[in-house]
Amino acid sequence: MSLRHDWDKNEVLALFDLSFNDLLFKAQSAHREYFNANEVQISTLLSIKTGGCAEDCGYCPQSAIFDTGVKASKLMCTDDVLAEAKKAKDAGASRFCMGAAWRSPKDRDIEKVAEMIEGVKALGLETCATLGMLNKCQAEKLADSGLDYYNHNLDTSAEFYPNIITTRTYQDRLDTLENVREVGMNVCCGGIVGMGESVADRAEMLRTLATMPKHPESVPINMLVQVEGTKLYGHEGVDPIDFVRTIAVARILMPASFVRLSAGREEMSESTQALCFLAGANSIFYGEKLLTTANPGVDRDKAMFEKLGISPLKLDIKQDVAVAA
Ligand code: SAM
Ligand code: DTB
Ligand code: SF4
Repeated sequence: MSLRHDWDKNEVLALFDLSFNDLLFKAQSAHREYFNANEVQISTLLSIKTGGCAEDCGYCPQSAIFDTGVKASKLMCTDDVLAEAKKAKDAGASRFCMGAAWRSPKDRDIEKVAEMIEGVKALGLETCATLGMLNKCQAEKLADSGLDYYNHNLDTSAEFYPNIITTRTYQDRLDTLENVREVGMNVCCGGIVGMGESVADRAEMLRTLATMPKHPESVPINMLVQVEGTKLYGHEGVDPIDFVRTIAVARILMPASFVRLSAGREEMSESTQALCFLAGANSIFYGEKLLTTANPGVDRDKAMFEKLGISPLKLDIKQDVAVAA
């Protein structure tokens, strides 16, 4: 199956409408064309600058607008970040992702983060950062310091987006993604399921990603983690089967990309996670914390991998992500 960039709305909706077994068969078949179906890439997240963010993202415990109990802190120092990266590597992660609660970084922040990136790379880990909006010059500096991936999510469809965030536009997000692409970095871009969006919104978000000139190499699909105090707290959760369908459609539309079963695993049964892997998810966040919320601990994930016969993707035998054209 060759990579397509011309998916139309009805085709994507038709995938969501398939019988579950047909959808999963199609997704698993697509997955096996590009990947070893029993290998999962593992990334560890660290919040290098927590809370106090000026944006109003309705899902986020780090927005200063919501009273969520998350304490704002300053940017961590490089030595502390490197100590966490070393721990992540020893626990088996192949990629270390640094997240900051910024609308966009200041130029002096970029210099500090660049130093962290150099240090993490020197430990033999892949690097990823998620720091908010970037201009081209900032993206260039991060790329020069050795940043392998930049995470910046669309979160949802362009139409549903204003219900969730008003302090920056959908176009701002697309611009940042373009800046990251232009300097040659790998793109990590996905969204959140369970914010009250329709199936058509999920389809449209995935269609937007899959019709980019180059598919994002990494596509995180988050299940909303409901945090008390945020605007979206108390929403009716998404049905696990509908979540699995979203993973499967992402896999079919972007067969050569890593699809990450991202936030929300702490609230998910092992069976739902197994269905996500069957639907083509092949990446997870590993470690007991995401940015501010809980994630299953390493021991639980190791036991799950063992039960499912899954092994962590090793960097040296990794498939070349450059196949995602
Ligand atoms: N401040 C930067 C930004 O917004 O781009 C980087 C960090 S931000 C926390 C990264 C992503 O985490 C968001 O775009 C969103 O998709 C995801 N996220 C944040 N809070 C979440 C939650 N409660 N549940 C699921 N995903 C969440
Ligand atoms: C992504 O798509 N999900 C991660 C990562 N990219 C940065 C973040 C999830 C955050 C969940 C809420 C929290 O722990 O604060
Ligand atoms: Fe700030 Fe990012 Fe949270 Fe939005 S998602 S409030 S930009 S930390």
